[in-house]
Amino acid sequence: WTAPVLSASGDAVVDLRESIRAKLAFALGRTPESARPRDWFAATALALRERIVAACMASERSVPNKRVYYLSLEFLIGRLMSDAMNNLGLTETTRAALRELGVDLDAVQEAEPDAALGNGGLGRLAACFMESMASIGIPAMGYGIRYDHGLFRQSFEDGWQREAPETWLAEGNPWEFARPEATYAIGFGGAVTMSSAEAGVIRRHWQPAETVRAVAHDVPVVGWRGRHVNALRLWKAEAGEPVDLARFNGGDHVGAVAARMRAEAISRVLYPSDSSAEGQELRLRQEYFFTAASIQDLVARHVAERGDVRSLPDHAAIQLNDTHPAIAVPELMRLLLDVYGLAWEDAWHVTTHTLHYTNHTLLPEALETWPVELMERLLPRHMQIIYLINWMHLEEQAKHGRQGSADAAAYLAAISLIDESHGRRVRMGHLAFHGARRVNGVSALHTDLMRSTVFSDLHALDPDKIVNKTNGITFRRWFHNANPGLTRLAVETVGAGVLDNPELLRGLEAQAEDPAFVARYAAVRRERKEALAAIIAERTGIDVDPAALFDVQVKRIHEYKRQLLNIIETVALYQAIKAEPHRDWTPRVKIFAGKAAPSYVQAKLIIKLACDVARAVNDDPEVADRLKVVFLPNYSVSLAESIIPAADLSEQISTAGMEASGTGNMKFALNGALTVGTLDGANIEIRDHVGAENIFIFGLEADGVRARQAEPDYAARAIEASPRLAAALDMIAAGRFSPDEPGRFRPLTDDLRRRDQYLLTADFDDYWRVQRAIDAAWRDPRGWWAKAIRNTARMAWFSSDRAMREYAGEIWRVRLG
Ligand code: DL6
Repeated sequence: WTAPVLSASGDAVVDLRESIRAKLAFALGRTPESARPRDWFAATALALRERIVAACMASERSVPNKRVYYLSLEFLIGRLMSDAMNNLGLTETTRAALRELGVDLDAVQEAEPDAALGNGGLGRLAACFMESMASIGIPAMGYGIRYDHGLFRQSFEDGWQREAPETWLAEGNPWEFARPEATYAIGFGGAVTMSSAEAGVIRRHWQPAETVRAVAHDVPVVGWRGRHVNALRLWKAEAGEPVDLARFNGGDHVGAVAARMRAEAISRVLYPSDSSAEGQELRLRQEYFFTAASIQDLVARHVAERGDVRSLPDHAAIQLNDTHPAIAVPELMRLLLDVYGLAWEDAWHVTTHTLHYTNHTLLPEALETWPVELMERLLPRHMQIIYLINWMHLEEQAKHGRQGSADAAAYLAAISLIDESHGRRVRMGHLAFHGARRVNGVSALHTDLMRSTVFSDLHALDPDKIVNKTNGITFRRWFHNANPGLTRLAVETVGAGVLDNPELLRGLEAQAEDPAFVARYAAVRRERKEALAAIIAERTGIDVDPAALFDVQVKRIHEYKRQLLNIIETVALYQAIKAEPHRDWTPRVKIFAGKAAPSYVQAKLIIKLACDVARAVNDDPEVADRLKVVFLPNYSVSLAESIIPAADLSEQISTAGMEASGTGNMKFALNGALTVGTLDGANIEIRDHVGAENIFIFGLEADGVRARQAEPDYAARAIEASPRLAAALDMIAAGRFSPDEPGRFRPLTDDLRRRDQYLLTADFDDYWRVQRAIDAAWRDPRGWWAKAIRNTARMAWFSSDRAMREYAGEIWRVRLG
C-alpha cells in the first residue's frame, strides 16, 4: 500500500513520467499540449499496463496444478485505473509523475469510462471475486462477453427515465489485449447426423447452419501488491466472412453485411430486452456464444497441458455464475462425447466433477427457462443431450421406489429438467443443479430457502450438494480506494497490517467512544458528505446540507427492493412536518439512485414518483432543510464509490426472503453507515457481526411474509389499520405530486391496495417506527458514532477474500498460490 499513506520514490516517478510521455507520443500520437484528459488517461493506463505485463507473463509461464474458470454473463468492473494503481502500490508515484507533466491525477481518473458490463449485484460480485482471486493467489480466468455497449446511460426528462447507449469502447480500451489467435467457431442451428457404428459406437456430428467467431480479448486483473495477475477473457463476436463480396459487387451493399450484423449483434449490448421473441433468441445466443467459447478454450488449454481430457476435474474447476452459462452442461458433454469420443458415463463423470453452480435468486420470474422449440432450433445437439440426461435422471428416481406412489407423477414433473406446465421449457436451474458437483447460495438465509423451496426435491436426492457461500466485497476498492481518509485513519490507529488483514479493523472498537478518535472519524465522513453534496448540486441543482442525516438507497430499481416503501415513508414524513412545522425534526437528505430495466413499467413509474415527490418537497419553503429528496441520475460503480463513504444510513429494506444476499449492504456498513433493514439476505449475518444494537431491524421475517401472503385481503386490512399509511397513499393517489396528470400514480397505489405482492403495507408502520428511532439516535452523536465505528470494526468477515478462500477450499479444492 503506498497510496495514500506513503509518498513516491524519485526514480519510480521519473520512470513512470517518461513512460507516460512516451505512450502519449508513440502510442497515441499526441503532444502534451494537444492531449485531452482522455489521452492522458490512455497514456497512463498503457504505462501502468506495461508494469502489469511482467507479472502477468510470470503467471502465464507457470502451469498451476488447478485453475478456476469463472463464467459470468456480467462483470461490472467499473473503472480499472484506481485498482491497478493501488494494487501495484503506484498511486502516489502516478500522481507525482503526472504532476511533473502538469496534469492532475484526479482529472485523469475522471476521464476513464466505467466498464458497466453488468446490471447490478451479480455482475459486481463477479468483479469483486476476480480481484480477490488475484489478490489471494487463486489461479483463475474469468470468462464473459466484451459488450460494445454496457448498461445504458440513464438521464431524466421531467423525472422520467430515458435510456441512451453507453459507449465505453468509443475510444478503445487501453487495458485490454486482443488475442486473435484465441478464436473459436461457435455454431447455431443446423442438424445432427450419425456416423455408422465404429466398434459398436455411433458418433453424432452436429452440422450448424451458422457459425460465428468468438475472438478473445484479455483484461489483466492485478491483485493486491501486484503479486498475482489473472485474466478476464471477454469474447467479441465476429462473422466468419466480414462481407458477402458477390452481393456487394451486385449492388446490395446493405444485404452484403447482413450476416455480419447478425453475428456481431451477439456482443453488441448487455442484456438485450427480452420483451420480443427476437430479443429472447438473442439472449440465448449470447449465453451459448460465451459459454461455448469458454468451454472450448479451457478444454483446449487442459489438453495442451495435460494430454488427457479425462483428467479435467483434477485441474479445472468451473463456476457457473447463475444459470446464464448453464448450457455448459450439455456443451461440455457434447465436446467430450462427439469430439473426444468418451463414453457417456465417463463424459458425465468429468462434467459433474468439474462444474459448480451459484444461484443468485429464487424469484420465480427470474428463474431462467427456455422454450424447448427454441432450443431445438438453435442448439439441436444440446437438446438431444439434455433429453438423455433427463431421461436417465428420471429413470433413476423412478427406480428408487417412487413408482406407484400417489404423487409419483407430480414428483417426477417437479424434478424434471423440462417444465411441462405451460408449454415445454427447459429449466436451466435444474440443468445447472444436476450437472454440478456443488451448488451454492449466497447468504445463509438464501441457501436455507434454496433447500426448502425451489430446489427441495433435488436437494433431498443429494443433501450434500447445496452449500452456503455468503457473498463478500473487495476491501481494496470499497474501502481503500473509495474511502482513503478512513483507510488512513484505520492504518494510523491499528497499523498498516490492516491493509492485508482486515480482521485488524477490530482494533478500532476500543476507540469507539474516544472523543479524539470519534472527531477524526466524523471529520472523514463530513469531508465525504461535502464532496457528495457538491456532486448533488452539480448534477441535480439541489443544495443539501452536509450536516443533515444522509439516508441512502442506491441499487437497481425493483419492486422487491421496495424503493416505493421508502418513498411512501418520505411522503408520510412530509405530511408530519407540514402538520407540525415547528417541531424539532431531525434534518434528513433522502438520496436515491438506480436504473430500472427499460421494459419494467412499474419500476420506471417508481422513479418518476421519487422525482415528483422530490420536486414538491424540495420546493416547499415550510419544509426547508428538514427534508430534502434527491434522485441522482446514472448510477454506476464510480458514483457508488462517491456515495457510499458519504452515507449515514443505508436502506436495505427488501421483502424478507426475496433479496438473495445484497452486497451494497456490506459496502455501506464497512464504511460506517448504519443499516436500516429487514431480516433478509446477508442483512441477517451483518446483524450477527455488528451486533443487534448497532443496526436498525424492522418488518416481517421470511416465514411471516409467506404467512401474510396467504391471508385474504391482507393489504386492504393493513391500510385500514394504519391512518398514516392511508393518508400518504391518498395524497399520492389524489395527484398531489402529479397535478398535471392526477391519475399518474394510480397503478402504484391501486396495486398496493389490491395485491401488494411485496408486503409494503404490512411493514409500513414498523418501518415508520424504526425511522423515528433513527431520528432519535442521530440526535445523540456520541451514541451514533460509536455504532458507526463498531460497524466498520466488525465487518472484516464480509471481505470477498474470505468468500474466495471458502470457495477455494470447499468447492473448487484448489490451492492458493
Ligand atoms: O449474489 C449477488 C447478488 C445478490 O447480492 C443479490 O441479492 C441478488 O439480487 C443478485 N441476483 C441477481 C439475479 N440475477 N439473476 N439471475 O442479480 O445477486
